Amino acid sequence: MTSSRRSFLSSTGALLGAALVTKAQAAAIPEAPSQAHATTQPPLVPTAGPDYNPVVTLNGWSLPWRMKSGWKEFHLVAEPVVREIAPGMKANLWGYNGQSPGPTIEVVEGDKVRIFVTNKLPEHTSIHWHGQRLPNGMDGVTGLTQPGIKPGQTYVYEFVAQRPGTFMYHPHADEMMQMAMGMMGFWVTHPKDPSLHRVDRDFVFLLSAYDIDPGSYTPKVSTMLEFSMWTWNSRSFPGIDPLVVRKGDRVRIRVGNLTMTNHPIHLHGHSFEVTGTDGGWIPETARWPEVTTDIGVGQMRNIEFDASEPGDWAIHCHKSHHTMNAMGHKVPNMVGVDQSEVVEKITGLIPDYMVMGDTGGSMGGMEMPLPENTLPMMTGQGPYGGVEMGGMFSIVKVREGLARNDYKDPGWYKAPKGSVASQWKGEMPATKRKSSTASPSGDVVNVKRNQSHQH
Ligand SMILES: [Cu+2]
Repeated sequence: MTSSRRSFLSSTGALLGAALVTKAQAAAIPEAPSQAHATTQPPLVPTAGPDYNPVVTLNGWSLPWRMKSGWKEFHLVAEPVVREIAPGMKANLWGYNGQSPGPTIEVVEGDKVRIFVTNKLPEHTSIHWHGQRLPNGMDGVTGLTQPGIKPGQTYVYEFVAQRPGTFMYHPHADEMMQMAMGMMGFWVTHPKDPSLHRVDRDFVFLLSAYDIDPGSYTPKVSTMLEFSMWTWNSRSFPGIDPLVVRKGDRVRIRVGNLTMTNHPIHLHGHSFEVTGTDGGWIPETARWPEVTTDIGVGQMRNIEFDASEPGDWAIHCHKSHHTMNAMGHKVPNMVGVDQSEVVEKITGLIPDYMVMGDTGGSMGGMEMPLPENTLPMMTGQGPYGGVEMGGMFSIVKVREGLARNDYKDPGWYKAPKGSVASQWKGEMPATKRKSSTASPSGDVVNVKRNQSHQH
């Protein structure tokens, strides 16, 4: 049965679209492994076929495959999943093989790839292989290049992984709904020659955003801009694992953006170069140094750097609202406003009332009772106190002498004595001011009217 189908495919392969798998053929489908844990799994070292340096999927994993008559076979199952966004918050999402995002698919340039896709969702779906060169009928656009995969059906996609590089997969069916629910996954095609584009550590993650009201579990899928959870691989800080690297390593981080807005990704302590996009590798002569690179909607970027500086280096989206978790946007800025009288009056009515902005406290310092199943806006404890971050934030932990495959969290960086910013306890020069009520330009500001003030 399978062989007759294959010979049919090989003769008309370019013309034939994604095909519905019949019941008889289904017996030949590889198992679909599932992964429920949100912790970063060790890289999936290839045990057969050409050698390559496997990637590390942040808070995720790579999908095992089997070889069958020269084809690398994968089995993806589209299904509802429960994803822990960070400790204290779970979300009802849709994903693949137990998680959102789905597992990373790793193949080698020139591989003949066959992917079975089983739909266990309550509506039809399809998978588009973003960035790939493939026969038009394998492109996964429901209605345009194939019928939707109905609930309960399994389709098969077949194509040759022609170009090495950085790609992703996602539905092209009821897209707003299915991507807002977390359906996406990473795809890496390794170069045939493993010495090309070689790095020591290669991390991958997808940017996604969810609008989940505090106390609820399911994203609102019609939201366009006001998302409450900004995530890397459907995790928010402090739920995002650190990127552990050895000092001296050449490091690549590949990022794809499936949110509705751009994300300027910023790395501390090092400069990097953008070495590739989902369109291909950038020639060395066309690269320039950066510490932030903007990743537009639907774009992917590879950044590379030499991890020369030991330490705990922040890596984050530079939009400050994206390094926060569930937040209200109608908070007035009370910096500089004397709220003492107001507070006294309000505390009489609401004993737990607290002031923001003018009491020396910050948003990150707030310890308010939270509704069930949500995350504080800014959180995370570091060795020196609250980190006051959330959302799209993690830490590149550069350490000396790690083993080649050691990705375990090494704990906080122990800075050499005398190398940490500290409070100045010596003498301070006297501050010279014209008058306490005058700005440097001489304009009078913030004046309390009194009898001596004449107009
Ligand atoms: Cu952002």
